[in-house]
Amino acid sequence: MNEVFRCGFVTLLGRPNVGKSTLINALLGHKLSITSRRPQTTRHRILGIKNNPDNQLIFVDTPGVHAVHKREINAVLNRTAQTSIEGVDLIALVISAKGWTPADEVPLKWVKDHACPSVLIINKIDRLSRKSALLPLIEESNAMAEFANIIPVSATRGTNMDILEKQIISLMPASPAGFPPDQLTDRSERFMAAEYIREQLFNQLGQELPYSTAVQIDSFEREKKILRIGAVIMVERPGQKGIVIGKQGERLKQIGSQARRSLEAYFDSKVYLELWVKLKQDWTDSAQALRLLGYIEDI
Ligand SMILES: Nc1nc2c(ncn2[C@@H]2O[C@H](COP(=O)(O)OP(=O)(O)OP(=O)(O)O)[C@@H](O)[C@H]2O)c(=O)[nH]1
Ligand SMILES: [Mg+2]
Repeated sequence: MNEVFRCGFVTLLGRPNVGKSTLINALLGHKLSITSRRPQTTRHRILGIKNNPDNQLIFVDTPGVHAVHKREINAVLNRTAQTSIEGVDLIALVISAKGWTPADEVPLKWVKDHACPSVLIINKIDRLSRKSALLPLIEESNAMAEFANIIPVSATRGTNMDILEKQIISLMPASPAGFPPDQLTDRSERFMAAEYIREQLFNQLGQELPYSTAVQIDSFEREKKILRIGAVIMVERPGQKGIVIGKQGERLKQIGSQARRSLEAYFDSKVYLELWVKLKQDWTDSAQALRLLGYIEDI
């Protein structure tokens, strides 16, 4: 054991879909944040806390940063990401191994405008057919900003994750733990339950529909060995209700049974889940509705 205990906040920042949430789960060694193949899955700042014998790493997951603001929710997600780099000890900018894209420019600018130390994580290296493509990308990245280090990884395969963790630890300040050692996140059980239901909406609904949905937990009760959860899936246009429910309720049933599985794994308990679908007209474009649904937070 080292004599000094280290503890710090590490924000993962980047354009949508580069694998920030997958990386945090891989660093934590268990699933916390929801992930999907679609961009803009994460909508909140979520802390994932990793307790090691001589350090505590507090990872901050953020919504993917994007340049186009079609609806109010897009602006809100960007603001959440931007405030998540304030006052942290390290910013980990995440890009894809396929290379820099114009969409990486906004998060890169935020990193450059901040005095905070940063590292660059080049994720999804398993997607590269020629590993030799990495060297020129690292060289190009070196000229982009003053990164303390550039680490190529694969979050899904677990490649170089140990190197990444060591590098992060070395950049953490000497400090006592910020959270009790048994705390894994700053988020409530109700919040996490809503997230795991939302994950299924992203996985099981096609086209633009996931972006029109939100989840609210109505009831959350422990009853002996069963966790009873009642939740409402919010849609923003009348026609969407029927699509989420599906023919004879089949789609909603599928969403419910997959979500229940994730919830049972997260809560390590048998779960009874009841879902309803409700219309909340144009909620993605209303600051008031976004506040009510918990997307605008004063942090
Ligand atoms: N091949 C490959 N896929 C990956 C890797 N890491 C993440 N992915 C996939 O990339 C997709 C997006 O991952 P997320 O973790 O949801 O991405 P994100 O950056 O959090 O996205 P937003 O929350 O939308 O900003 C998912 O389908 C992941 O399985 C990786 O190392 N290799
Ligand atoms: Mg995410």
